[in-house]
Amino acid sequence: MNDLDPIVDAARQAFAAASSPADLENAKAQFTGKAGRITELMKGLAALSVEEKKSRGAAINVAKQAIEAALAARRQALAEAELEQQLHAEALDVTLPGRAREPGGLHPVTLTMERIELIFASMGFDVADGPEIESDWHSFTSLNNPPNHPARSMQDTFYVDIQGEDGIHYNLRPHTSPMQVRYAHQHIKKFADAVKAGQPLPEIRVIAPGRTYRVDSDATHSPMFHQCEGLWLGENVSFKDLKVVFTDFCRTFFESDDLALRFRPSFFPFTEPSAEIDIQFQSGPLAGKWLEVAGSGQVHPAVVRNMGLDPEKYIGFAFGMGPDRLTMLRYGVNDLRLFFEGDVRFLRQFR
Ligand code: 2U9
Repeated sequence: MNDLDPIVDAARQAFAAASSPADLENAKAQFTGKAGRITELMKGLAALSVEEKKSRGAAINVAKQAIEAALAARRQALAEAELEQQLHAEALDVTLPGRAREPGGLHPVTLTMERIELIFASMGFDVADGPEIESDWHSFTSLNNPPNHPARSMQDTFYVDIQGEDGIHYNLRPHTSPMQVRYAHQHIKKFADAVKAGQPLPEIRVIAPGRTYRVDSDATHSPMFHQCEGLWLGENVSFKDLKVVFTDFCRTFFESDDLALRFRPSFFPFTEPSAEIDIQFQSGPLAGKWLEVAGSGQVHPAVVRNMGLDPEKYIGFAFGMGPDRLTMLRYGVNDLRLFFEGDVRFLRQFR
């Protein structure tokens, strides 16, 4: 035992007590730092004789080395503890089951739209596309909807807060009919050329599926909804053709030949005469009830003229239906709002 051993012991205890690298460095400063106890002893050597310096200096060095060894050991122990803690905190449980990515699917209304397009395409109908923000003329005037017609009122139609050239008012289309008017205008040259060449008149046979907008919201109405309208104009297209086409469509769409159709007189400004179309299933959960699925009629001559065609030459029919409602009927859904809430628990059932 010499006077240096207690210092080494004190250093060991101080290092053991340090619980963090910062604490350890502070403890080290008390022994081997600038004003540390070992450093002070070294400074004291100056006052000794050469002989004494040698032996005392060697003893202090032994103590210093012991302290440094203790410091290094404690540094390593603290580093290992820290690593251990980090590994523990970041531990992965490799036995947990993985998170599977489920395949996506088409929205039920999209499935219905595709189905409608496929069925009408098989009957020779083209598919029209057009803007959802429409002019007043395309949405109303061209379709024989006079300026004071209630469908134009703020309660029914969303107006867009922009005014175009020539003071045109814009609206979110309340039906897809403007697309058929646009379709006729896009193909007008074909009709004029046929007349000039004395060829048989080309027909218009087109459906117009898409999003439509009206100020309406409850279990069976959504402010954004879907429509699919159809139009067949030619030299000799009659109500009889409407009945054949729509009956065929319903039987294919609902996959049932056991389906009755009823054409009930009605009124629309763009058709004359007009009829609501009801269907009746003979079996299944909806059997016996008459269900309204579409409106229809012979296209009004004024509308034919607004399409750029001669109503003395062109005659035919139009119909309009709601794919949202058709989807509800097909899958037995009783609240339309479910389609537009984006809840995957509902939507994944149609995948
Ligand atoms: C042009 C000329 C006439 C389309 C038609 C209906 C009757 C009809 C409703 C059905 C359910 C809208 O979604 S719904 O509420 N539609 O009753 N639609 S005839 O008539 C046209 C279309 C375009 C050029």
